[in-house]
Amino acid sequence: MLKPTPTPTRELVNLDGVWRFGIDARLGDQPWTTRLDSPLEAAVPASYNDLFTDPEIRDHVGWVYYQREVRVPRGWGGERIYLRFDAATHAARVYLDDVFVGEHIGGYTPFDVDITEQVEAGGAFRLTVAVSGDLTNETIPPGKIEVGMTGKKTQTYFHDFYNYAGLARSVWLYSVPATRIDDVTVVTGFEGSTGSVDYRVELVGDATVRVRLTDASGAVVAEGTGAAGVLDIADVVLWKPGAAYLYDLTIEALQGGDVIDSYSLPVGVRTVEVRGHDFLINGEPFYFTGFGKHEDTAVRGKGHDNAYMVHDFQLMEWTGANSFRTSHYPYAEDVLDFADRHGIVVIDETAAVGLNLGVTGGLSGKPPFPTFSEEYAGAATHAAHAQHLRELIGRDKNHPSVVMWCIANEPASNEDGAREYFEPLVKLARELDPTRPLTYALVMFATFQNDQIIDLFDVVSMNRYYGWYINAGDLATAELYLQGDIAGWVERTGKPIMMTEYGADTMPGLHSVWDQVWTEEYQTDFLAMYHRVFDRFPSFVGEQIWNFSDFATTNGLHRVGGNKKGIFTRDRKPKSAAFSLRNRWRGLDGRK
Ligand code: BDP
Repeated sequence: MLKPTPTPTRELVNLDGVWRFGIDARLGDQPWTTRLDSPLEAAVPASYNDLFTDPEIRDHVGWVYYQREVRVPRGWGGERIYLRFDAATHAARVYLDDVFVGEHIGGYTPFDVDITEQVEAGGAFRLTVAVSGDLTNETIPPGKIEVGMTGKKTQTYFHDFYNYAGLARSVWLYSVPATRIDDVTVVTGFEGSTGSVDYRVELVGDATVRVRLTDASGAVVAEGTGAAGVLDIADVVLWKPGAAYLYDLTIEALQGGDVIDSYSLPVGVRTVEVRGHDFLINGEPFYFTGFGKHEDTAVRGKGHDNAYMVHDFQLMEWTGANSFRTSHYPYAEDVLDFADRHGIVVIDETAAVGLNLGVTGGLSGKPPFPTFSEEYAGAATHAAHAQHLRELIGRDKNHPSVVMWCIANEPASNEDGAREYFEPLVKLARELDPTRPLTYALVMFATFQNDQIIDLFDVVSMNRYYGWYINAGDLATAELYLQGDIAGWVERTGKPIMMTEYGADTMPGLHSVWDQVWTEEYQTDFLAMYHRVFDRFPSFVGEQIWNFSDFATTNGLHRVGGNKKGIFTRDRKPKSAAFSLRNRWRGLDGRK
C-alpha cells in the first residue's frame, strides 16, 4: 500500500483539525450518522482519552464518533477518490452521509476507503468515523472486557502502557488515476562500488512502466523500463547508520507514450544480514545503542506530533543513540521517513504485546490457564496477528532505516502452544520479506532452558530486569544473574544477542548515597552494571534501554503516575543517567 503523496498525477487534502465528537453512551437514540448532537469536539490527530476532563470518556469502552464535513476538490472529476486513515485505534467503521463505506481492524496500520462512487468532484459530504478502543481475545494486542459490580464495562489488558484510542494519526482525502501504480517493492544491494536497486511495480489496469533513479542532487543515475528490473548505480553512496543517503525512485505508468501516473519513493541503498553472531549492515558489524520508545505525550496520548518527533530524535542523537525499537506497535510512518532521512536504525515491532498470561502470575510466571488457548490467544488472535504482519510489512518494507522485524513483545515463548502459534507467522514474515532478520523480545521467565521458539528466529532479543523486578537494590547479585543468563543464551544459540529492555523506575530529584531503588543514582548504577556485563560478550550486538521517556500506564499500585523508567521525563527533561549514557554512547569514556 503506497503512502499517499502529491505527484504530478495525484493530489492530497489533509483532513486534520478539530472534529465533532461523541461517545455512544451519550448519543441516545439518534442515528449517529446524522449530524452529531454532541457539544464535544476532538483534535485530530490525538488520542481522545486525555483531551477531556470527564472520566467516563477517558476510560470509555465501546464506540466513539468523530465527524466533519469534507469538500472534494472540483478538479477531481474522472479520478479515483480515497480516504486514508494513517491509523484508527483499534477499529473503525466509516460512513459517508448515511452510507457505510468501509471498516478496518488493527490500531496502528493505515487503511484506505474507496469513495469514488459515493462522491462528486466539487461536492461535499459528512464524514463520520466510529472508532473503538476495545481489546478482546480476537484483537492484537489482546485484552478483556468485563462488567463489574457497578454494571460498568471495564477494559483490562496485559501490557504496560495506557490503552489510548481514537484518531491518533492524520486523515487524508486523495485522488489517484484509474489506471495507476498500486505498489512498489525495492530491494537494494551493492557489489564493490556498484549499487543495485531491484524494483517490482504492481499496477491497476494496463500500462507500461518507466523508472528513473536520481541522486540527492537530482541528477539521473539510472533508468529502466518494465514493471520489474534491476537498476545499477555506479559509485553508489550507501545509506549508513548515522550517515543517511537517499536516492529518489520515480516510477511512471504510461499509455501510448503519455504519463498517466507517477509516484516517487526515497530509496536508501544498504544491506542487512545476520552472519554467525554478527548483525551486519552493509557487511559491517553493527552495534545497536538506543531505546525502546513509546508514542506517548501529555494531552495528545499517542497522537503523532512533529515537534515531539523532531525533539525526540535530537535527544537520541544527543545521547549517542543510533537506533530504537518501535515498542510495542508500529509507529506513524512519518517517524520512519524521518529515521530514513537521519540515519537512525529501527527495529520495527508489531502490536503483538501481552501474548503472555504468565505476567499475571507475578515472578513465578505461572499462567492461570494456557496463553495459547481459545480463551486468550487462539485462532482469531492468530489470524489478526497474521493480518497485522501483512499490513506492517506492506507499509514499511521499503524503509532503509528498518533493519529487523520484531514480531512480538514478550510472548509466552516458554509455554506449550508457542511453537504452533509462531511457526506459521515466522514463515509468513519470511515470505513477505525475505531480506530482513526476525526477532521477538524475550520475557524474563522465558529462559535459555525453557524457551520453545528461538531456533525459528535470527537474533536473540532479551528484556531483563535483574536489579529491579528481581534483586531490587542488590546490583551485585543482579550482575551474577545477568551474566549467567546471557552466557546461557550464547551457549544455546550462537546467534547475535542484544538487550531490548533493561531499566529501573526513577523519580527525578530523588537521590541517595546508597543503592536505593527509584533514585537517579540507582538508575545510573543499574545501567553501568548491565553495560559492564554486555562488554564481556563478543556476540553482544546491542543495548536498547527501557525506556526513552516516562510514559502513561493503567492505574496500578506499582506505577506512580505512569512508568518512570525513562531516561528522560515525559516532558523530555534528562534524568542523571542521560549524562552517563551520553558518555558511553558518544565514546566519551574511551569506549568505542
Ligand atoms: C516489560 C515490558 C514493558 C514494560 C516493562 C516494565 O515489555 O512494556 O513497560 O516491562 O515493567 O516487561 O517497565
